[in-house]
Amino acid sequence: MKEKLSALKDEANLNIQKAATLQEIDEIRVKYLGKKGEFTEISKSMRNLSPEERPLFGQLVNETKTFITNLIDEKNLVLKNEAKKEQLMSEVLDISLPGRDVSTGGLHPITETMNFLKGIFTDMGFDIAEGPEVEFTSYNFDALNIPETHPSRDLQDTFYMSENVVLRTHTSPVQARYMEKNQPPFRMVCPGKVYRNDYDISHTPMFHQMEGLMVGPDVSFANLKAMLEQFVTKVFGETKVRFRPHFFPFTEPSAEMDVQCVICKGEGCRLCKHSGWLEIMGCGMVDPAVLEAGGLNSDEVSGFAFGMGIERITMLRYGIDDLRAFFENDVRFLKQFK
Ligand code: 2NL
Repeated sequence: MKEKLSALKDEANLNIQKAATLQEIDEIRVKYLGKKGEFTEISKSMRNLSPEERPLFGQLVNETKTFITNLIDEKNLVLKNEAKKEQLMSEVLDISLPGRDVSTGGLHPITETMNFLKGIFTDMGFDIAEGPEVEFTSYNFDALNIPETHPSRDLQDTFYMSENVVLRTHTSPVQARYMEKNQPPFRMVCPGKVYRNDYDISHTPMFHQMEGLMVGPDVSFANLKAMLEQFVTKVFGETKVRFRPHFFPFTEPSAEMDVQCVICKGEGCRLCKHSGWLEIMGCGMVDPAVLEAGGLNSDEVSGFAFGMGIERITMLRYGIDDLRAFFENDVRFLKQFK
């Protein structure tokens, strides 16, 4: 019995030494210490010993069992530590690696220009107003003194939703609505999207406008000139301007305002078609019929109005020579305006 126990101890010791994985050491634990293991067998066979022999042998069995248990526990710890170390090594992070770039968006150049122009006008005391893009013909045409027979009412130029509803062809209806709701004196601008049935290299069916209106007891053409010259200076810097007579149904007299060419400074180049001047906006004194349509008394108040295309101003500010760039949404183009 003693020899058998000694052999078992040596065998277990050897097996524990050889064990290379946690699973192997667990199998060894079951083999020797488990319910149906070697030590259970030995304990059972102790029944065959004499009562005198039993305590001494029992003590020896216990010592051996403790010895093997300790060996297994030790080896278990060693293997566990090794496994942990391996895991840590495999999951190691290189914190010196540079992070991934997070790309941020930016405002579209049209939006950016719109914000810039709005800021100039609010600094000059103007209110900002908005209105619907789907509009009644009464606000889009009638209130603006545009007769039933005017060519701009043509199906060919205007998107009709029904006989009396259109996609607004200018932001003027916002001003017509504003006159109904506000008492002079006031000054306001209305930026926004407008729609015309036109599509070629220099026209898109949707584009952006900003119109302005100032009404009061003695608003004059001199006021118009002063305001617009100040505005243009803030947009393009110190520059010469000129007013050319023009016609709009909603203003009388009407004019177009030019600035000296931003490229050639008046020398003449391709951009200004060798005239030295760039057309920047239309303007004029509000026609009395338009004031009356807005519910104002044209004997008591007068006003000036103006309108400009945002795309054109943006192109001049940034030197963009192709309108289509605004609508293609090519990120290489848009990224330049961040
Ligand atoms: C242009 C010309 C203009 C107006 C717009 C206007 C509005 C009211 C009354 C009178 Cl409610 N006028 N707007 C006046 C003159 C010119 O725009 O070339 N726009 C791109």
